[in-house]
Amino acid sequence: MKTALITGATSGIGKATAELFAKNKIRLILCGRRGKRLAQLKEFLSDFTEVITLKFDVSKRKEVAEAIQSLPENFKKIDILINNAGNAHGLATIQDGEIDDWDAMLDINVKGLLYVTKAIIPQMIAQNDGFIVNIGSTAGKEVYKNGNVYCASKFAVNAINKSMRLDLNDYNIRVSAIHPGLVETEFSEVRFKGDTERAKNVYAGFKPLQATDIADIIHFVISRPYHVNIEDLVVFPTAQASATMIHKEN
Ligand code: NDP
Ligand code: 8X3
Repeated sequence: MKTALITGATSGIGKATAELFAKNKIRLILCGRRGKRLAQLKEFLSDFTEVITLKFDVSKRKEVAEAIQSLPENFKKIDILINNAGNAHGLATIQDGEIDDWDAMLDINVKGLLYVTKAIIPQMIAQNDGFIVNIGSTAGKEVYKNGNVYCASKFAVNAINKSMRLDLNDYNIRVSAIHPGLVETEFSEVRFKGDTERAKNVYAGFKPLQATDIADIIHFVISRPYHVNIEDLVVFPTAQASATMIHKEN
């Protein structure tokens, strides 16, 4: 039975992936900062598979290292790492953007992904096997106005994903990135700092992707035969043709 560690499992894409993996009998290490949600998820998913939770902030280097070190012996062998935790803070021009928001996005989306990966890679190298799925974004392929630092963080994920594949090529470790367009999750609520009306409006007038759509794709990617590695996968809702071109019904 495989074991997967999923960051950002308390909501959206990570939560949907945890639910799908559990139903496919993958053992789970679920991560996030919101302990209550982790506990609820563990209770629900334990009917399907073995689950443990780790509460830590991916952007805090020491917390990440201590959390991974604290894994019980029977959960130390991680087969699949889903680097999903991330978010956007604000949507503003470079001249108006908040430096605290920039720090948060770079610390979480880029450095957080690196800290978690760094903590898990030694064991994957030792077992000469592993799978790392990095959740990027179409914002990491194409910039849009006001997206500046969020886009930069996802361009970095795209570059790190490609570099990881080169560096880990000798160790039978598969590395894949999935880059979604607009997915209806808590993402926009976080970006707009709790302004639910503004967040809802992002997904109004068209059918956005759902977290379960991305979970299905992640599961497809990790369940290919060993010799198959889907390197880079971009997925838009049908109504979205580019970062900013969205066909909306009035
Ligand atoms: P959600 O806001 O629904 O989920 C984000 C998850 O990340 C939560 O579980 C949250 O958990 C976790 N997280 C955020 N910050 C931290 C942190 N500092 N430390 C640990 N965990 C953290 O958004 P999505 O599901 O949409 O986002 C998941 C990923 O998908 C992100 O990387 C996002 O950039 C990417 N993405 C999203 C798209 C979208 O349109 N929604 C499109 C393309 C990519 P907690 O708060 O409990 O820590
Ligand atoms: C999230 C998608 O278009 O809001 O990565 O940047 S977008």
